[in-house]
Amino acid sequence: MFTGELFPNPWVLPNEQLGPHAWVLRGCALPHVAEILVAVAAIESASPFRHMLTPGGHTMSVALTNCGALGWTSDRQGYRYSATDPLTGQAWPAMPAALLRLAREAAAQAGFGQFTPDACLINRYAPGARMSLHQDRNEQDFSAPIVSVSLGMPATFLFGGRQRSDPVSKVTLVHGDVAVWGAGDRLRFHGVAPLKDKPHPLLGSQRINLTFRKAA
Ligand code: MD3
Ligand code: FE
Repeated sequence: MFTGELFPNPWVLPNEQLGPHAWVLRGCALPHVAEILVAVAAIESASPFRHMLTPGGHTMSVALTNCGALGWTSDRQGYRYSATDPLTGQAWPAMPAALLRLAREAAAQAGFGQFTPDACLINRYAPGARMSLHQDRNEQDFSAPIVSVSLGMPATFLFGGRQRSDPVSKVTLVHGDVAVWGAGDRLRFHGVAPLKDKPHPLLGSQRINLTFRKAA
């Protein structure tokens, strides 16, 4: 987005290619931060952030909620997508048009046209929260990409290969960055290192990550 612009923004890092079909679009969400935060406030007022239980009986350090037709959930029974929020018994809040537009735009920029996510998982990290190395495999169709928007405190994103034992590289994701993973990079192991407390001017001591998926 910023490469080759007439007035490149020197405060934004250059876009980065993490794999043949994996991109970090630096600052791609910056023009949309205000409307994203308004959307998240509305979503969490209907479906609050909560810490879910893993199938192994551990409480996740990351708090989460969802919007869209389907939401990702976890409990002792396993990980799955559900049309209802188990906390409220109601449907998840609809995906706001502004979020859908941003996700489609970012996917197109990374070479994935016609991306129609039906699920947006919203993760909230406090200092110390982390996400251990995993693959996203609860979706029906691995041919659709995943788009993720980072807001607030920076995170060290861990990016491995198709096998858990493959080497892992690190990339810092900052406020406004959008990452897109698809095709052969879709099933790569990834995670987030324990978050350091470097308060963000707008969001304070938290990081919010929105991950758009085509789940059904
Ligand atoms: C790479 N969330 O919720 S998003 C997740 O920052 C998750 O909250 C992280 O991983 C977060 O499942 C990272 C970036 C991401 C999402 C999906 C991927 C990276 C991916 C799928 C394949 C490869
Ligand atoms: Fe993931």
